[in-house]
Amino acid sequence: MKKSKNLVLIGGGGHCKSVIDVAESAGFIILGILDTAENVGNKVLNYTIIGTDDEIINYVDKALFIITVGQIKDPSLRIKLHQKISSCGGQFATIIASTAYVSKHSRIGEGTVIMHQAVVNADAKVGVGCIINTFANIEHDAVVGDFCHISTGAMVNGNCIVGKGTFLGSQAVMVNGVSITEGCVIAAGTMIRKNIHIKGVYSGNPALLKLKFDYEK
Ligand code: JB2
Repeated sequence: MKKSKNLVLIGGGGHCKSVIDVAESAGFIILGILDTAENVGNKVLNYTIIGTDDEIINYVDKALFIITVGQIKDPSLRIKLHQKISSCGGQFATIIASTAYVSKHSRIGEGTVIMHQAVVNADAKVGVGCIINTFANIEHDAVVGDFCHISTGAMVNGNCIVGKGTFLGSQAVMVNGVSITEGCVIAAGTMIRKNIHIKGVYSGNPALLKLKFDYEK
């Protein structure tokens, strides 16, 4: 079996189910899922939780990895798992759903999943370890930093910049050319009309700062 099409999934919850569907559509072969000890032996759809993260090392030569723990607000667990896999010598898949449109003129980082019906348009750049969720739209020349989650139906319009580790909620809209600094949490349905420079939680139309994060958060 070719390692490049074999996958091990990290995290067996709700997001994992969606990624299974996407990975199957893209022709990957899923060898199994790693989760926490109490879940070993359980099934997620048709796939078994075959071990814990201690097993990562045993699959480095057999498969690529994809982190299927989701990201609501905080990317720290996904970043920690990414570092763990890298330190074991593991490599990451980049997965594009069969129904997504990804321009040949765009760039997608390793460990990123482009979910069903998402669009990544010409000259857009999506970083490492991102979730571009179902129906999200990354328009031309937009830049999405590493470990962002662009949720279902969110709109990142042309020339927008989304800073590293930011969560953009479902159906949030960034108007053309605005930027969001790293580590922000943008609530579902927020309308971002101006650049966001302060790290925190935003919601509303227009987007307003609801909670400022400490610098180190
Ligand atoms: O350190 C870990 C770890 N911590 C939790 N390593 C591994 N390998 N797995 C870990 N997990 C597992 O992630 C939990 O035991 C659980 O099985 C899974 C998280 O599942 P849950 O359904 O709680 O959340 P999710 O992250 O899959 O999905 C959330 O985010 C998505 C983006 C949900 O809110 C979804 O609705 C959302 N679409």
